[in-house]
Amino acid sequence: MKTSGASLNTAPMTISCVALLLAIFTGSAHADVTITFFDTVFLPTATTITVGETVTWEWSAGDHVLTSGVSSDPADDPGALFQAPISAANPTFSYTFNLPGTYSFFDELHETGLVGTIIVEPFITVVQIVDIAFTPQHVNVFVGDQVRFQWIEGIHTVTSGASSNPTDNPGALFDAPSTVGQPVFDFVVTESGLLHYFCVPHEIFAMTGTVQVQPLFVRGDTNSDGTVDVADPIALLGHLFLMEPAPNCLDAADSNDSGGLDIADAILALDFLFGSTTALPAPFPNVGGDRTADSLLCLE
Ligand SMILES: [Ca+2]
Ligand SMILES: [Ca+2]
Ligand SMILES: [Cu+2]
Repeated sequence: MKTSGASLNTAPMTISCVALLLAIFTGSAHADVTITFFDTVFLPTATTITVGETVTWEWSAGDHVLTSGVSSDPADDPGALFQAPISAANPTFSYTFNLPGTYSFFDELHETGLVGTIIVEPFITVVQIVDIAFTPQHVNVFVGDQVRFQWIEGIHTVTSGASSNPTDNPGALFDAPSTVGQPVFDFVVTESGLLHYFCVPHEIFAMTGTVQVQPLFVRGDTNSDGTVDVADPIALLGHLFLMEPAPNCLDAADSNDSGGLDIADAILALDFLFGSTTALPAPFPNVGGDRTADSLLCLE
């Protein structure tokens, strides 16, 4: 999450009690930005957040139907992302934005032409270019994230490919100078996989780096088929107790976002499917990434 502020709970947890686990996650919802519905307006009408952050709409007066889109014209696909009453009886609604972009919403009950805008900026991971090294040399990001190569000293390039050998396709994705005059190079990753890059002048000193681009995932979707159902806790239990292969996307299998896989993840998924748990941690229910600092990787 954003380095500055509120984020998901990253504290390591040793869970011996399922009730405690469920209690923790009942209270884990967080609001990064709040938009208040007054009688005829909502404020702020324009706001900017970072991928993975949550917007909460809060009732103040009147009855409203918060609806994604710009109008109730079917051509605008109203409610495609979310639609919820905002009233005294339903005073809040939250939505976590997991993909960069510009999003709109309006009040379908009082369509005044007032349209709210939420700009969702990509999550940025910084790689410093200092001495003859990319620091850190390896970073893990998610599809849609932005990698910022920040010049500190020297004369370098940031060139995609494992080496200048033509078989490595050097520069196919990017080939940017990194100098005092051009100190910042931003690259938005759009495809999952392991991305190699190097510095042309310092290749002989092994000045190289890698970016592991992880696919977006749904929390709880252990078998990566796009939905959370009973096959997911079964797959996790098979891995934990029957020596079946590990899931490709460990973040998805980590149902409780504790940073590790154990039986509590299967129990939480089962309680979500058949018990009283109503939601899994972000990015659930949508696809998204996980920027909490854990060591789990999500691979294809
Ligand atoms: Ca699944
Ligand atoms: Ca876990
Ligand atoms: Cu260099």
